[in-house]
Amino acid sequence: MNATETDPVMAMNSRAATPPAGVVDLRSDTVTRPSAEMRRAMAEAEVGDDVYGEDPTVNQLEREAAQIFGKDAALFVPTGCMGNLIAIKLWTHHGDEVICDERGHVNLYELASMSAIAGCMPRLARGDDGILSWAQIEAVIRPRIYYDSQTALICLENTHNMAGGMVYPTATVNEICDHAHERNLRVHLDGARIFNASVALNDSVANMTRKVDSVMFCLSKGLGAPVGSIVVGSQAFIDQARVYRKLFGGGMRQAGVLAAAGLIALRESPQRLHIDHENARFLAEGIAAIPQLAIDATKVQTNIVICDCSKTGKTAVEFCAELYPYGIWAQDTARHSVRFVTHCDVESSAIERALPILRQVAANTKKPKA
Ligand code: TLP
Repeated sequence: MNATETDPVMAMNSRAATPPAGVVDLRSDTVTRPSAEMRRAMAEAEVGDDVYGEDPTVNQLEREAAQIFGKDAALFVPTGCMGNLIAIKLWTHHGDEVICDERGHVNLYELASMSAIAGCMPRLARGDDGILSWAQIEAVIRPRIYYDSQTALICLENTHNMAGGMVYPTATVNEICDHAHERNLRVHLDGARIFNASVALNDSVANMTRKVDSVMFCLSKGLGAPVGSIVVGSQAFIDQARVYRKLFGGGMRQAGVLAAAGLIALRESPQRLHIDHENARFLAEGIAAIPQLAIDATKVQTNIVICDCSKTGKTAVEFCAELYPYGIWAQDTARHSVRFVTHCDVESSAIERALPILRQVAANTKKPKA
């Protein structure tokens, strides 16, 4: 492809460099911009070479993250995808299988890195609303036969993005871990939004992740930092994770400028996430009252709202494209699924503004061709 051609994949998500004033950007909680306090901290951050382990701000962030999760150690990584890949690579061998929900982020949105780089096959189970039970997992574990590929890892996702921010009951996570460990399997948690789950359950992330072998969580989603995720686990796990981070090109040098924002995100953002959840619920209830859109608003527990737009006669891509000129930005996540994610840059007044527009665009149904 030459530079003058438009690559549809690249064009898909990038619409405008900076959203114009008044835009309600609900495509994702990844779109948040660092607060003034974060920018100040970034400018003033003490830094060093983190590949030498000498960046004091990164070291502080990792210490605090490990402490909050009640685990030995933590590692700052550039992205959630890299954090998940590091864990998958570390807990498996080439040719192994990784059990995950079929709509899990590791299966759908990580460019098949578990296969392309870690050499594993995803072995899919279908959880109810994305939440896997031990019975559903057990049913797809491979027998220990030399001519079968072997199950090595179970990957859970809390909250579950594509199931609309669903939360794992901690008892379910614990039960899965107990059985998995009896079978000599590891459990990795994609906890990109674990702090949203923690608010929904009114429980600590330490208690919720007590039995899992590793956790990845994102600073750059609901917590509002501009860049970065963290993996946490045992000291041995993190020592090895540091090797894989470097191998995958994620050894950052004066990363303290990023960690400084991450520290603010980690210390201060969890206590405001309930606002995003209230806004999501408000949006979901508003959507439930629009005849052409379908959603069970009672299932919205965190900051993700996914509705079905089939009755409008439009695909989700068409529906989002029609919303766009009104300054209401949403994301198609399946042929007829439209996702809205609330975050710190969206106030309830913005949801109030969005709802009548959603109603209007939904009511303008597309007639089937004669
Ligand atoms: N999710 C993004 C998109 O990739 C879909 C979003 O807009 O929600 N785990 C989960 C559960 C995620 O939702 C994401 C990002 C990641 C991992 C990856 O994080 P990054 O984008 O930092 O690599």
